[in-house]
Amino acid sequence: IIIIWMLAGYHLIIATTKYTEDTEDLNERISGNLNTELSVNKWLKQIQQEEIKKPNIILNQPFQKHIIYQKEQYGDMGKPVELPKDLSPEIQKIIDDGWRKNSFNQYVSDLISVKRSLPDPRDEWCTYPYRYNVKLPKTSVIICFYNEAWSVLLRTVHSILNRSPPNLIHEIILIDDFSDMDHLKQPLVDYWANEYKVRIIRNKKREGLIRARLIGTAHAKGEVLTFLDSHIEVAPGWLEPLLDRINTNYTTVVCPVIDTIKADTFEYAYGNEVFVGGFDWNLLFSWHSIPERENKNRFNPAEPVNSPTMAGGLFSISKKFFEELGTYDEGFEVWGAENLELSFKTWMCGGTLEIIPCSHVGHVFRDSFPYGPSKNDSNENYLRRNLRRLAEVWLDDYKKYHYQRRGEPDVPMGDITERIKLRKNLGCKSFKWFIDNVYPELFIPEFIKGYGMIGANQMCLDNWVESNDIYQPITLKKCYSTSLGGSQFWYYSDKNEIRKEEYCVDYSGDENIGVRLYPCHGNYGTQQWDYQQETGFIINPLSQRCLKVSDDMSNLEVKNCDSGDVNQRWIIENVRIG
Ligand code: LR7
Ligand code: MN
Repeated sequence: IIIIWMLAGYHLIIATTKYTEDTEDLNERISGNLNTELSVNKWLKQIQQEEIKKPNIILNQPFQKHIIYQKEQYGDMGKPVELPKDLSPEIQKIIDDGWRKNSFNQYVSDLISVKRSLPDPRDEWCTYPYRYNVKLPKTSVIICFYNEAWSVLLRTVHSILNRSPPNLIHEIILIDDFSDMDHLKQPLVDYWANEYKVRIIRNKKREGLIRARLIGTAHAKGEVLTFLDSHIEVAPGWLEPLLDRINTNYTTVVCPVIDTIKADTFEYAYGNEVFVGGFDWNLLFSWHSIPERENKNRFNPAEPVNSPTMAGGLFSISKKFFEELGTYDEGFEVWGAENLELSFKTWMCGGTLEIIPCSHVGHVFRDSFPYGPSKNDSNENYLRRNLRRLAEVWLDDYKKYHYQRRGEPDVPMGDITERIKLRKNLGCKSFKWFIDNVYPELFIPEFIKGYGMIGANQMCLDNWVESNDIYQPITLKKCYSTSLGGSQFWYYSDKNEIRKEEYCVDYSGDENIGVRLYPCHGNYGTQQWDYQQETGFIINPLSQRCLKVSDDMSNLEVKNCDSGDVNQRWIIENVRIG
């Protein structure tokens, strides 16, 4: 007996088909006249001969079908799905297409139940009786999506419905940001037709995620707004600790811990350390360990922790407070800057931003954007424009550090008078207040001696500082032809450090460790580099030797100073040594 869920008609059809060992044939008969892209393939047959007894067929895609065997539920308890290496060319093509369309492994996601289980990530502290108020406000969940994969979007919504107390979910609003994929049209409406809490709103043109969220907000009736991306899974117990904080104080904005759903295997991976949000002068979000000043006020690691900024996609806020703060800048296009805008505003205009370690939500992290911008504008340009609006309205005099880092403000940013007025009317505090009180760890390039590219013999230091790693190798790449490139941007500090954010170029003298990035300690020694403009030497006084690009041009070394060696003749793009 094969049970087929007909998505389009949402009735259950029980078909009685005599099962044969030939799954290829079986698949064909089930697919009928539907255009089946997927067929049950060889590897599945091989590794699951045993399980092929009573396949339970679930249509995970309106136009595709998958056979999910009762015995093995792919990805249950958040486990990874590893595909075998020797796949047939047909299957490989489907997998490649899935990657191309989504920047994640859609094929793997389609194999996993849209209602899969996850382990419970919570500390015992979180489930202590009466931890949360018995009466909590209801939330509207707002999810905007643009061309999201079917199984990924469904799993997002199912995880919310299955893992939230029903009385706390007022509604789930899905805002379709003018997608063109067919499965997001009528099939999506049909799929949720019996779930009255799920509402679908269609944008008539591409608005970008920021205005799409505002459209969702306008429709929302819940006391609290919870924003989520369209490729997430909420973990057990995620909602109550968020709502509880807002219930205690409506000006508290709260974010769950963001776990990683891996783009290749869809493994749900918990991190065991909680990080807080920061940013650099690119005005891009970054993660940081919880600072000591913060930790000493907390008794248990599961207690809420203040965070200077939020990543942007996953958070709850009281609708009243969001509106008081003037929601988001409607002039932001497509993607980016709204996360820092809301973070700065929250702190500067009377609220608090917290990360709630008891609340976990997984997010599919992608390496690249699967979508382009809304207009015929480069991806980089709309972000620069958004960041300029952010800097001009909220950064006061500190905006000069942003421009120093990103280059002169040459992108038009539109009219910002309304946003400036808003800040004034709200009587918000200064950006200096924010840095001094909320983010004192931020490096302020006030007394630096130089900035920009640092290179010798056309090879430049080139790194993005990755979070969560104390030791980081330093990469060398050909210097960008244009100035002020992101990953090749360094500061030459007043302490003669070569630094990027809180990391400094460091040489302990140990040849095995070599030259690397290490958190700045501010005590000279291993992180002191005296630049001599005439010779181009960068001398480490501790070892009395010179920084050098290795002869094979592959990495950095510290060697005896040699004025005949072009690989020791450094140029710092903008430098003033007095
Ligand atoms: O034009 C668009 N229209 C949309 O509706 C572009 C995107 N979207 C949707 C999209 O389908 C998705 O559901 O908007 C949502 C967010 O877009 P993503 O997933 O491409 O963004 P991201 O996860 O790469 O980026 C993070 O930063 C963004 C800055 O604008 C948003 O704030 C995202 O919500 C945010 N995501 C997170 O914070 C999740 C955790 C990532 C980290 C760290
Ligand atoms: Mn996302």
